[in-house]
Amino acid sequence: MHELDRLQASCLLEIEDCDSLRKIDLIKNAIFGKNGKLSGFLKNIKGLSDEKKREVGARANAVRAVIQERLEARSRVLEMAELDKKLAAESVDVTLPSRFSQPGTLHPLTKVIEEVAGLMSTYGFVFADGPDIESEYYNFAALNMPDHHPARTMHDTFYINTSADDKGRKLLRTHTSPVQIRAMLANQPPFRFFSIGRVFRSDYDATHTPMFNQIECLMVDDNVGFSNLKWFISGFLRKFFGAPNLQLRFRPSFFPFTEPSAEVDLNYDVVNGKIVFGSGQRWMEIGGAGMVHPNVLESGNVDPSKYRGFAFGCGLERMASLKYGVPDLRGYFESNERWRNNFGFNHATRE
Ligand code: FA5
Repeated sequence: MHELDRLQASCLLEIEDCDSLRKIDLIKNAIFGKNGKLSGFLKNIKGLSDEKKREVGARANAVRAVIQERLEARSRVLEMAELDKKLAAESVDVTLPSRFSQPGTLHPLTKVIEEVAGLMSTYGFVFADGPDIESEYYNFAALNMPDHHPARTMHDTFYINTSADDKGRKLLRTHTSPVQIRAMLANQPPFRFFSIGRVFRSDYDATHTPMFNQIECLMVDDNVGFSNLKWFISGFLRKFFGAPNLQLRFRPSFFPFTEPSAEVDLNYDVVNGKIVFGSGQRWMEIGGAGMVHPNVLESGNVDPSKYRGFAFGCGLERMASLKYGVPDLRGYFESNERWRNNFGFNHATRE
């Protein structure tokens, strides 16, 4: 019995002195393990009488319970201490300075849209708008492309799965030209309108994206001719690119809504990785243009015997690419910060 008392006292002391959870496990094993102190003691009572055995056994169980209870209490204290230590080590120092973050900037296309809109107003053009979801009538029929007109297949159109109304099926507009009709119907000539907006076509490669932006302009007056169109486009593009010697090529072309029609290409070269205008052998198609077809004027309630007009439509991503040297249009829509910085669209270039 004395031996049990001593064993209990020495174990409790050991537990009290223990300073880590790992050591608690070792102590547990040293007391209760197969060759532990209590197990060793119990092995030695085999020679005692049955009565003594019962007495010592009962006492040994009481000692086991006391030690176990102390071990658990000490474990809880040590667990709390370890948690406190961990929390202290991981605490956040709110007084530390924050990490450097680069200020945001306007998307290059937003900049181009602002520049183009500013230029248009200096030429006396007023902004007009139309919906991204158009009907077949405004996108095609009113622009001199009746049902089954072969020119409709030139635009790979995304149709919307809704029922048609008196203006036909719904679609994602394939160009900004439907705004011409909407603007003419809402106003009395003479007028000068421009529009800027998203258009959609089932196209995808380095120079074609399924969604892109166009600028459209329309001028209607009683004495407007192709020479006005040429003068305007040349002046507008030279100012936009900041290149007074920019050369343009008006290639005869076909659009159902203009007659005569032209595609407008501009001349550029790449010298030491930089784009220069007005020399070299490279040409980029930038837009379409022409004199507004009399049927289109009629769709807009404008009398073609009194008025004539010119119209011009241009891809803004192509303009931005030439101005900022971006070879692949898809980058504009991938929200990649490294791409943006690579082309110099970072805070340093922000005006
Ligand atoms: C048209 O969309 C006519 N509505 C333009 C027009 C307006 C002609 C008024 C006459 C009068 P076109 O399909 O060629 O035309 O497209 C015009 C320009 O949009 C192209 O020159 C090109 O710069 C740009 N473009 C066309 N498809 C894509 C595309 N998938 N991705 C990026 N830019 C494109």
